[in-house]
Amino acid sequence: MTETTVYSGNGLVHIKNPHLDSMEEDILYHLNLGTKTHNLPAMFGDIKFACIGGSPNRMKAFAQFMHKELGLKGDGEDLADICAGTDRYVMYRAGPVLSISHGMGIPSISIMLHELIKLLHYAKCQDVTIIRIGTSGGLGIKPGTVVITDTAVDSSFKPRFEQVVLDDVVVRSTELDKDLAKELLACSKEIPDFPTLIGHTMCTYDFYEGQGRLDGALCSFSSEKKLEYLKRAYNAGVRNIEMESTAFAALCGLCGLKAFILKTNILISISIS
Ligand code: R2B
Repeated sequence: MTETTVYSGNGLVHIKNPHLDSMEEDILYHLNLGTKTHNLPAMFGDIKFACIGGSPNRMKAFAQFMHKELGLKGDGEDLADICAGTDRYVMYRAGPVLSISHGMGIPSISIMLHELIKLLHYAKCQDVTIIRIGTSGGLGIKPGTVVITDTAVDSSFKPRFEQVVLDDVVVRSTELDKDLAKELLACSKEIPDFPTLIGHTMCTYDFYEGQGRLDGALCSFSSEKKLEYLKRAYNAGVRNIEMESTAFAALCGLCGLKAFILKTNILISISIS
């Protein structure tokens, strides 16, 4: 079964689960929020951007940065974690911007995104853009380069996210908005010394063997095999590697959210020459 991205055009966030209608209360367990315990429209109805990244500390720092950039009252140093009460994720708010951590890997970002998307839906948010920011490993590009993802691909360089649902494999599209990527690239040109490019982002299920690293506890391939694989990835258009983009692109696309991914390659940049 293949599911493709559908944009509804009315700006609302769409959840595709008929079972939710018959639930008396929806508890967003990992965000420590709920439809009865919290007035979600009052708390979040005016949110326009949800910026997400792996690390809790970095997402706090990002919220503080946004607070200052937006010229909001106070120095922003004492922003409260909206998800205090759970230590799974953190969530801060700076004006219309939410800053949320998602942890590492597809299972972790997927749990957070299910709950965030339901939150935005219950809060009746409109025209929300969701942005994944953070780090990744560059492939054949200069360290420090920002990659704007045009398509998230899997370890076989295919634009798909395979999810096992019961005992079926559901395949979901991972295409992102290419016009938006070009718009962002144009913005980056206005900033001096800000190396930026558009490319495919490869999403893996593992940081070590899954990304061709030779330094994990297990390694089942030679350094020649590693290089041959990474060269094929580069030739397929991959410019960076990380562990969440396919799930992110698929979930946001299916729920009608405008989504993009911006990653700085600060982890490593693998030379493939
Ligand atoms: C980038 O960095 C993390 C691994 O160190 C992972 O979350 C990713 O995608």
